[in-house]
Amino acid sequence: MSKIIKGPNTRELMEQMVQESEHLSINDRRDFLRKGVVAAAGIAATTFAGRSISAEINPANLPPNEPAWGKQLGHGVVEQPYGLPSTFEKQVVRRTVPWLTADSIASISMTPLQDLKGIITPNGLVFERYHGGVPQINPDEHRLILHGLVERPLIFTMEDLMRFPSVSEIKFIECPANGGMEWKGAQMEALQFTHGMLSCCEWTGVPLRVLLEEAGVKPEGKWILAEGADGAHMSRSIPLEKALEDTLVVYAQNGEMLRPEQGYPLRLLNPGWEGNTSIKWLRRLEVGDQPWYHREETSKYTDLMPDGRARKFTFVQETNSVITSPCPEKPLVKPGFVEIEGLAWSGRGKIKHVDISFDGGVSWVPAKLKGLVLDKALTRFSLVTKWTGQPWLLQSRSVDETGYVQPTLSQLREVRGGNSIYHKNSIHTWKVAPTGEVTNVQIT
Ligand SMILES: Nc1nc2c(c(=O)[nH]1)N[C@H]1C(S)=C(S)[C@@H](COP(=O)(O)O)O[C@H]1N2
Ligand SMILES: [Mo]
Repeated sequence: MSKIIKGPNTRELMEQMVQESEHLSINDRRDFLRKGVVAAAGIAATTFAGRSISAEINPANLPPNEPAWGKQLGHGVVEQPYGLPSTFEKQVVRRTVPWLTADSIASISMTPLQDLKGIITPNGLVFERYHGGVPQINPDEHRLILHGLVERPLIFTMEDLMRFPSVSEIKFIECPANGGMEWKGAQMEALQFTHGMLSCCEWTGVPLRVLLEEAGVKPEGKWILAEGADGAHMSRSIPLEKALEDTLVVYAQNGEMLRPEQGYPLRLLNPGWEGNTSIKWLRRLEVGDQPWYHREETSKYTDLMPDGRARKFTFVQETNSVITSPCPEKPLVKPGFVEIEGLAWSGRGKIKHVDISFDGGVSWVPAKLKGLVLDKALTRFSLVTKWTGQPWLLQSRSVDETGYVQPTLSQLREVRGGNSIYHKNSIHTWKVAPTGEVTNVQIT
């Protein structure tokens, strides 16, 4: 049986992360670290406690009584002109890890995957990643400039863009730092923090190819620089082949205009690629003959390999998967039938197959793919089984349509060494105790 390791180096990793956060004085760092430890320790106890069901139950509302809400009339229409979830669902929110970044303007929050159903992420729960906060952009004043190695440089208004025939596509967005806190050991006792830099929406907009055809790319044109209108003016270089293949310029998300957090009024969407290439608040596209190394955020997004060399671009988010139920936030409550559920995704196409292991990867059972199985979208898998209180080492392993099999942690470490921050797509393990409690462990 494989050896289970529970990150003894949590503190070491946190210290390292705090040291990496620039612009902090030594005292600030110590303070951060202290808060970090408290925050991490308090996660299971406070943040995820959810509502305490038994404390709130009033027997007068249970059968055979008529509950209070049936004895009166409720509120009328447009009490809430833009609807909100039930107040009983207030624990279903985005969360951040306070010690991860120095401030909230250049930071990240995570999607509560543990609470979601199906494959679509509701707009209010899509994880947020900002390098300079959220700009408030008046769409009537927003312009998209398309220039560089083109025959006809163009400036589009939002109205211009929305006159093009639109397409709507369901695609995931994942930050390549998803799971990054787990490279050096199992650290985060929550699915939201191990995998929550991930969302999947139906995006509506125009294929970038169509705009490039309008402008007429010159034969020397090989790369595109996409730039945001936020204070960070975040930019990334994107190869022309991707732009011509499936890049979208989108203005809507799950049926409504983009949320400010997601780039209102316009963002780029590079399906299956590192989230950072999907530039939000998109204001400029420049066609060039090579990447813009000098102004790139790429220095941040390189992958340092064991031989000391760094991968400049690692665009694709390879196949990954995780069990979402049970998970630390959703323990098993009683013996009997349980539906093991999870999400699988691949930046290279559709999910072909998912297996589940109950014994830490010694043996595998095929799961069923549930609902829609779409290209570069989250795919839900399920397996109904019986739990009689036996301990489990639960894992899921996805295979995409290219035949790529999600690697084990040791397989991934063999290739990537110990320097990595990004692209951790290895098989994840939840340890289920006889009490039903679920903890995050790693297996060597
Ligand atoms: N203009 C701009 N675009 C941006 C960013 C940013 O800070 N500014 N963050 C990027 C990163 S790192 C990621 S992972 C995705 C996250 O998209 P989301 O915030 O809609 O989840 O947006 C990308 N686009
Ligand atoms: Mo990101």
